[in-house]
Amino acid sequence: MSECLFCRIVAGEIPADLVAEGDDWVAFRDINPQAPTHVLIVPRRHIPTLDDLAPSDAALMGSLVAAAAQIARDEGLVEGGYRLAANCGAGAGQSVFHIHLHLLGGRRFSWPPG
Ligand code: DGP
Repeated sequence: MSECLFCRIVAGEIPADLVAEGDDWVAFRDINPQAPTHVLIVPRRHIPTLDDLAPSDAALMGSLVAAAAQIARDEGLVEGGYRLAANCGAGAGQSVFHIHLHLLGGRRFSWPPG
């Protein structure tokens, strides 16, 4: 059994509020939402950080971004705007070491982020 939390969610071993899924990715609601809509899009394959990506992962990461954009449309976030974020490393706030995109929407966002 994997010790990675998101691998276990992908495998269905830990419950999550599933939003959508594709061949290579799964999207579910964040357990600690930072906005009215906060969805995580994760690859099914375990990749710890963005720094571990290989050139051959370009299509996979493209599919994650395309999935996020479609979920944003489905969740009605486009008119108000939304944010797509990914933290790389503990210093940037990464706490789960399995690549994920944060899709945040439903409120106003400031820049620069904290
Ligand atoms: P990051 O800090 O960028 O690595 O984001 C990890 C996110 O994962 C954080 O926003 C909280 C979320 N999270 C942590 N544990 C769980 C869990 O068990 N279920 C769900 N749905 N989300 C989780």
